[in-house]
Amino acid sequence: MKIFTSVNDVTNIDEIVNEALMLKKAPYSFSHLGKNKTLGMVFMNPSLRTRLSTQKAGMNLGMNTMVMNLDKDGWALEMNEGVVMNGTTVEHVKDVAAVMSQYCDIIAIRCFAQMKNKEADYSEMILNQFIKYSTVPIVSMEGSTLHPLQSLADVITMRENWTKKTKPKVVLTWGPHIKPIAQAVANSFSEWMLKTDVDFTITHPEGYELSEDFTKGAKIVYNQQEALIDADFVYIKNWSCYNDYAKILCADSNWMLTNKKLEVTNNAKIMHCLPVRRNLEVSDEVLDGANSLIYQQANNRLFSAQAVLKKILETNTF
Ligand code: AN0
Ligand code: CP
Repeated sequence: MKIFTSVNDVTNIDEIVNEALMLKKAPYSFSHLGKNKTLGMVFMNPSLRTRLSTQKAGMNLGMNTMVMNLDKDGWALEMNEGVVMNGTTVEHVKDVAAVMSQYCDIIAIRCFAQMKNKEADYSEMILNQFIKYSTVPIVSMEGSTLHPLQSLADVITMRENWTKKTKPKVVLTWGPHIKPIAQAVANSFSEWMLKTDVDFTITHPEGYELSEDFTKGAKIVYNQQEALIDADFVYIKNWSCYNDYAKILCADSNWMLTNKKLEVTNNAKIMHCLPVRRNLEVSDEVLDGANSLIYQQANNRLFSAQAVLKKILETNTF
């Protein structure tokens, strides 16, 4: 594995989930693997879980880790090729990627969508520039369009909570928010669900359709209550519009997930990637209830990252 930016970089989902569960049982059993190797973590945006879990994953594998908050502590970045840099940007991303490759054996990057221009965001410019100009493996810690380390943790969590032979019904439901939030978590969750043995439904208000590149094959239901019937897992997430890009078309608090709405489910387990706007996207009673998996998901971020880093360490020559 040379890059990890989407589900398509994983050859066998079951295998990597098993690997993560094995690491969860024995987190330090491969602490020799990363000895004298350095993980460089680049942040263009805030993070709690991704930063701490990925750093800890590297440390559990014996790696040294370095964190660069490039948005705050780096030089102003130029992204475009061939431009005369006589404006506000000071350093080209190609130089950053090439220079960091001198110090790091693996580079992980968080670079959110800017939520201004759909084409620009969906081109994954920063991630792709790093892939092009670095000489070391690249891991996405959430790009503009996908959040694969989160989705892998979600799949691990679902595996731990589903022992039946039958397919679980999984519902991804949109929840209200006051800011234009990226589609990355929803796109990514959808992409992973469609490659996993589940019955997958997405529910959202009309106008919030995600890109078909990530949802083709999912059942779309505009009535949330209908979508929730017999659900085994309910994943709540807000996203802003993809088609009418970054717009907020619905602020209807009736979309907030509550225990009352969940009565029609099959005693569904509740998931959210966090951070969550409590009592806006979903009520406290749901998040703090017995069926909530939110902290288990956060815990599994560690083993998701560790399984990915382990695979990269094992399959590349350094
Ligand atoms: C981010 C997002 O949805 O992309 C990060 C989630 C892991 N969330 C917010 O901006 C609230
Ligand atoms: N779920 C997640 O990625 O959280 P952070 O943004 O805090 O890293």
